[in-house]
Amino acid sequence: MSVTHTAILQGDYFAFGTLGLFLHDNYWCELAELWFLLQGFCLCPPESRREQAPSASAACSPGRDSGITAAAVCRGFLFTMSNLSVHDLRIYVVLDPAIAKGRSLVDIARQAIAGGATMLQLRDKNSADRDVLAAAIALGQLCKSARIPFIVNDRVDIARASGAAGVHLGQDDLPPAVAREVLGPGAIVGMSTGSLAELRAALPHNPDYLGVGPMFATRTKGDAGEPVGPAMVRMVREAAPTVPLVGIGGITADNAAAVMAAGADGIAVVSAVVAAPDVEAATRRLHALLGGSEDEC
Ligand code: TZP
Ligand code: MG
Repeated sequence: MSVTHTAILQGDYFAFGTLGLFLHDNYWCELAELWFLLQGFCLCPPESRREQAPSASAACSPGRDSGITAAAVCRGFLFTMSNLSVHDLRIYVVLDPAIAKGRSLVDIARQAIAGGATMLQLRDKNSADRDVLAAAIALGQLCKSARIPFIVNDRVDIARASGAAGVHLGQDDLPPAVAREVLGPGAIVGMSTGSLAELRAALPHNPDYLGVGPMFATRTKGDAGEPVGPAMVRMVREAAPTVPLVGIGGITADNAAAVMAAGADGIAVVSAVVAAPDVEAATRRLHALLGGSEDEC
């Protein structure tokens, strides 16, 4: 997770913000954020204390000289919100039942989370709608307890009905504006990009992240097209320096480093995890390759 993708933190909150990034996805993070937010109420420079109206202090913290100012509250709020809007894209596991060899997606998801998956997506192109919805609800609950985002591929309706954190949209799916209208302004809307032309088309929609690929040859997606390689990640990164992006397509433990070196924030994988005999070990290996620590798993 890089500072580039966080909101700008000001003044005395910058140091706390950086610390908060390290704590992100840790159970202590919430506690730390709460503490920092409270600092917004309690800490502010002496000159701003002088400017502050006594009634504001009394109203916000009865019986205590809190030294509160609107600026301090805003900084605390900004810090908290900035962390909430950052998604850890490092190990984005895409769950596709067609690749799962008959195993339960929920079991696979549980093992992937234990191995350090930082985000999950349900990609089901074949099952009956009500089965997709049931899977989405179960996976969404699992992700909620693991405190990682759960995304639904293609299906804005299923994302909405299951309470998913967002949706991933390809070139032929519903327009992102429609997805945001249906899912609400806080939803994560990811988009696929396989060329600079597609990037140009995607950027006006303010995607929350981009899936760039296929990086390498893949048998998972029949119509994926020719591999564009990590060079495309580099081009997208240069053209859109602030948009979070993952490489996708044919990524394994052997080639993940090249994708990251080209500037990706993470890797999206299907078969490397979902078809692995030991899902947890496969995820853990990718996680370690990307610099994750055992503590995070
Ligand atoms: N989008 C581009 S390539 C791809 C998708 C969904 C398939 C990736 O699957 P795998 O098994 O990781 O190559
Ligand atoms: Mg699609």
